[in-house]
Amino acid sequence: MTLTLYHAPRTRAFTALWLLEELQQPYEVHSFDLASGYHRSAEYLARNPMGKVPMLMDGQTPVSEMGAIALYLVEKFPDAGLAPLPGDAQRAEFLRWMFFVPGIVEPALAQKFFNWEPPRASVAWGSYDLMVEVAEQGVTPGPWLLGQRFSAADVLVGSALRFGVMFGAIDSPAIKAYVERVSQRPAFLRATEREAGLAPDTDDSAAS
Ligand SMILES: N[C@@H](CCC(=O)N[C@@H](CS)C(=O)NCC(=O)O)C(=O)O
Repeated sequence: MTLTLYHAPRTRAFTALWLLEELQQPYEVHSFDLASGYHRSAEYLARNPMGKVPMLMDGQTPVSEMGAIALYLVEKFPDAGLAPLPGDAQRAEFLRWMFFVPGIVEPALAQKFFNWEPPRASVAWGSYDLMVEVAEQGVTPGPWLLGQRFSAADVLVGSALRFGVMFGAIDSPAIKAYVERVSQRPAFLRATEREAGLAPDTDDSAAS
């Protein structure tokens, strides 16, 4: 079954590209510019009703939402060693970090970017400050969230925190040092190179 990543440059789709490079499995990329509006086409929405990138096609099966894509892939390729599997003592900690990004980092960063102060006890992610505090604990002493063991959680959390640092929303030295560490992963560098070389497809019928 061919894995095809639906990707747009300079977006969260980079996280999927990086994860695919960490897995070292063959995959294809269908890259398009968001300005083309392809992600709002009926064909795309039938596969991902949110109309967002990334989206992965595993043969004819669409997988969307970065957290779901990551769990899907690490369980499909367990030999890559990117996830503690059920029964492993680090499984619970791994899952906590996998859900930390969509559940806590993403909304907390949006809160910061859009200068919104909802009541900490009422919103699911607590607050931006709480997110940073817990992320700092997670990346210290490191090198990875699971100590010496690098996992897909580092791809998710590393990408999200890097995004926060890049856009000036995170200033924590511990988090910046962690972002620096993940950015030196050979797979991260390969994904950066691959993204730089991707020409957006102009013929979207090639997507089917
Ligand atoms: N919840 C999604 C978020 C993905 C997302 O925000 N993608 C943005 C690009 S960074 C997007 O597709 N935006 C295009 C749009 O909404 O028009 C996930 O985790 O995969």
